[in-house]
Amino acid sequence: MLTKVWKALPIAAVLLAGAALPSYAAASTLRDGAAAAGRYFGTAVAAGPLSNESQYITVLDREFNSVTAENAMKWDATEPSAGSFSYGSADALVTHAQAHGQQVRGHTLVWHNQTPSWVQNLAAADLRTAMQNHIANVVGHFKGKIYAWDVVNEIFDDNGGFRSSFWSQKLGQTFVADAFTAARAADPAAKLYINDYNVEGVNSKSTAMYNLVRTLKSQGVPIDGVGLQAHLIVGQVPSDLQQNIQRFADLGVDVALTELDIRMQTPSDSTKLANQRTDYNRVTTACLAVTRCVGITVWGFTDKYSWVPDVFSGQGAALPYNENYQAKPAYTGMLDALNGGTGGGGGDTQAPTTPGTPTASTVTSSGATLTWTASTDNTAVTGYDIVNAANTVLGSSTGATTTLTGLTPATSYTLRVIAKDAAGNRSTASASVTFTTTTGGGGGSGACTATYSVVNSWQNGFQAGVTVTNTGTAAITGWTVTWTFPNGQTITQLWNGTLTQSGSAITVRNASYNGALGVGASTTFGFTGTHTGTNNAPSSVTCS
Ligand code: 9MR
Repeated sequence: MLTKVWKALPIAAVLLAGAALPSYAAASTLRDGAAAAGRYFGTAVAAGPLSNESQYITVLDREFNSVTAENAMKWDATEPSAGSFSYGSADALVTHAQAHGQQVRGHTLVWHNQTPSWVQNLAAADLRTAMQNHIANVVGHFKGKIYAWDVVNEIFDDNGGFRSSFWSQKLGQTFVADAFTAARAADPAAKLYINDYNVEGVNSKSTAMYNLVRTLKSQGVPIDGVGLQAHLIVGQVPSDLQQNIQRFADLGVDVALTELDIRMQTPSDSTKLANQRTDYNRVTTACLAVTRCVGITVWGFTDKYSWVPDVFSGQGAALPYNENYQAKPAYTGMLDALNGGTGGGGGDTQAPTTPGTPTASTVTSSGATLTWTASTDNTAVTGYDIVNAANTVLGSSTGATTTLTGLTPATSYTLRVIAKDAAGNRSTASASVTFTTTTGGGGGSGACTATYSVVNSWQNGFQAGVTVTNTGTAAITGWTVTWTFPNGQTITQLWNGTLTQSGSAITVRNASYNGALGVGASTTFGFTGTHTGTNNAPSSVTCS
């Protein structure tokens, strides 16, 4: 059937042929959608459920045409003691893959983790020999059955330095070229990859990787591909992901997203899941936009089996299926991208620019005002979310400022701002601002607010009042109100409080008789003052 023929052709080939894009039914699985675009869609596979869980196997075989052993091909599994090789789980996966039209990514040959202590304890010369022997045996065992090997894994630190590990400490950086050379010799048909995390955007770590790949290629080291693991956080997909993929591709190597997951603080809710859908859509779209981005592998597909909650406390829900094997919005986001769109996004896939770094003002025991430089967008910025490190939304606004409420007293907050547009595109998060809420009045644990109002104003003089309200959940025993006069006003007399005045900076503490405020209770102090013609109220009045 004609549509089948079209589906087998990479989009790029169709475009090169100058033909109009054919219309055919949208793919209904990730593997079909990827194949129609000349890519693969893969998943990491855990040995346990592969051996005995029918729901797991059903989704695996329906949705994916590439698999990676989550653990079964690592050194501790394949050569637990010197020269003694075991391939039970790995062979089971390869056999399964071959029976279900799935190619296999081999993961991984040389890594600092999951490598037995007998290896780590070897002296330099023996270590190099053991590495070459391991590669010859493992790659040789699977020769002809592996599409690509992650030859070296995670050899950089996050600052862009070479990772200090038993490999580098004993062998310097030379083990990298030696590993690729040994892998090529053992299976000339397998694509050979370098693989790492936190290299998805353009940053010092990805630039170090870029420079090494360029050097290795110039030295004739047999390297074919770069794996960007892509362990990401909802709301924090790098805006330059596509640009970064492209620069690696421009070195003349394939690029793959090898371990994609996008985590959130649990429990999930509909907003987080919608944002996760947008993020999965964007990642998929970025790969499809670069011809040499050959495929995407998710690091597991069901939240039932994910490394994330074990490593990041309180986080999870990172994968496209939930624990009950129901597809999440994230799944739809990827399928929509493979089918050429954002799925309800109205065709707009461009995210707003990153907001400016927020500044915090008017920090109280329960709130703070954040202000930042606005983002721009090809359509329009419709709002902003204020998120913490776990990506929980603490507040939202339509403009470039917002006052957060409901914060916890005496607590440090590190917050970022994300801009949104009508299509659901989200910017990358701004740089962060950190502030600490005050402890609450008079050493109490409550929160309070202060409202300033001018009662009367005349030539060069005025009277004003400030109402202090306990907005916390506990009684307070004292309060302190501060502000800065904007027009050089001076207080001449104050009642129902104790005044400290330093230039335009005003501090008023409670009098002996009005410091105690029950929950929701208020008190007022007043004062008269002078001004020189302008008498604006202070822009922020804080209470603590
Ligand atoms: O998902 C893997 C988990 O089951 C293992 O316990 C863990 C041990 O190191 O490795 C996990 O997979 C990692 C992968 O091999 C390399 N990149 C990071 C992955 C998540 O930690």
